[in-house]
Amino acid sequence: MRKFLVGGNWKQNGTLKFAVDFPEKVLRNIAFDHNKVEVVVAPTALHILQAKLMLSSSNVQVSAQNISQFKNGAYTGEISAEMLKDAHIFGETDAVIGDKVKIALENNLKIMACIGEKLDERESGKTQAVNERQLAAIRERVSDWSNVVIAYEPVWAIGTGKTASPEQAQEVHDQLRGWLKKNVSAEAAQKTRILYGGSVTEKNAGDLILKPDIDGFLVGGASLKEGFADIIKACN
Ligand code: G2H
Repeated sequence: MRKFLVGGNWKQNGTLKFAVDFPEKVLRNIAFDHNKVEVVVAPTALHILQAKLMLSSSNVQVSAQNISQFKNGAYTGEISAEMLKDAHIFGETDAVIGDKVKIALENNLKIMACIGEKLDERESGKTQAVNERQLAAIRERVSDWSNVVIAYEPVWAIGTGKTASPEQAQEVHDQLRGWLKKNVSAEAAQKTRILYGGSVTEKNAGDLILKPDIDGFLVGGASLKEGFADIIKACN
């Protein structure tokens, strides 16, 4: 009953030309059943409008990568590469993520909230506790779960080429769904899509998607290449 979802996060990659060419040559030509799979790509803020224009008559949707946690105000938009890296990967507290979720939903945006444990947390047996803590910070700010997608992205698998095995990912996804059932509602647990993210490629997507609680992917590096089409097809 949950529709698969594949997100392509371009992160800090691409040019205006790429935002024209990749939609034209790859994304618009991917044959998939949009009743079965939802596909969303997230270009940088500079490239988002161009990509949206290119994809306006296709079934591929366009998303932003991030939003400020604050309402309009004197927050100058100059962010260095270090600051972004620091904030995006490691620096955001659970509360900041929760505030971003809240402000996005108040503005009728749909969100993909990323959670995941670091390597030392996994190795010291804290995986479940860390992910549940992060999910709890989101739950505090969410009353309607219909616009929320959770992406489980173990930090140790992000851009490293190390993917969680299908069994490792399923174990966490199952725990997260169980947590939603206990702490939100049976309906939210059943309907909320939980994506896997972290070095997903066309080579491992087919095995991961077979797991019952993996509802799609958030793809980084591989979403910039032609193989992205095969990741979508693995869900189709
Ligand atoms: C994790 C992921 C997608 P990659 O951040 O967001 O990136 O697929 O490059 O590991």
